[in-house]
Amino acid sequence: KEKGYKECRATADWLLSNTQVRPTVGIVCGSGMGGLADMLKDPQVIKYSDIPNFPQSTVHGHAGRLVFGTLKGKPCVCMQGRFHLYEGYPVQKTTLPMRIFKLMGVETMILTNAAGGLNQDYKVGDIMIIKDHINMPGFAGINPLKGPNDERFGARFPCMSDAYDRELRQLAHEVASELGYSDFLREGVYVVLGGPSFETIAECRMLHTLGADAVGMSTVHEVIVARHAGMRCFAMSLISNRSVMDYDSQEKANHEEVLETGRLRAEQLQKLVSNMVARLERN
Ligand code: 6GU
Repeated sequence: KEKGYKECRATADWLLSNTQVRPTVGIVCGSGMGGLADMLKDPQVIKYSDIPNFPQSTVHGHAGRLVFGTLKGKPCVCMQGRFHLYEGYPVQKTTLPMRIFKLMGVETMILTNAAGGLNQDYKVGDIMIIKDHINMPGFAGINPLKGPNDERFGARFPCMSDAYDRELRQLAHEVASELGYSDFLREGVYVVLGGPSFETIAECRMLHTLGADAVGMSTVHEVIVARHAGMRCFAMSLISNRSVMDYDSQEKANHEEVLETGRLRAEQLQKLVSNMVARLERN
């Protein structure tokens, strides 16, 4: 039942036979950020439920479809809706699309997510470029690369110290500055948890002490698999709420504010991503 190289190859070929687009850029839309896919010109939409070997998406705010098209002339594929550990998938299943994208010819991944701001300088609506991650499920043995390694995808022990491409982060800073977004642009460390429950106060304090600036439930596993396969990665978090750090606070994290913040920043996120894609050199 587990999907290996053969299934990924078959799915990639099936997709390539169902679209004229030959994507070199892959985009993953975070919760409330599905509008990123609406930027693609001449979109060709394929529902996850129609794609052989593809998992199905279950979360409200995630559409569950691939959108192919061009963005500023560059051929792209966009995931509208991603797969999370908390939906009950084994972690290998949540990252399967990365391998399929690789086999379709994608070289650069751009991933977005909604996250809680652990760094108390961060405000709701800030955009954090991810410069590094802490894979908490990894500490508990949950890693998408666990098990036999297929060398056709990548190496047994892939390096992760360069997971978030330095040039792409630099490009994001340049583009954001040109757009006048510097006031709400940050760069920091993202920590992933399994979810679906949000963090306790003690957990937020611990995560912040460990060096994390934002906390969420996605992206890291996808980046590990994408890096394993040799794709370069850029990721950013939209800060949808400030993590509660003290026992007097009455604030509570909830999914509605995640979607609401997505709406608030949709336009800026779209401009940031599209202007970055416009200036990608390879591709
Ligand atoms: Cl506060 N925590 C987690 N784990 N994920 C989130 C979030 C918080 N806000 C958006 N996504």
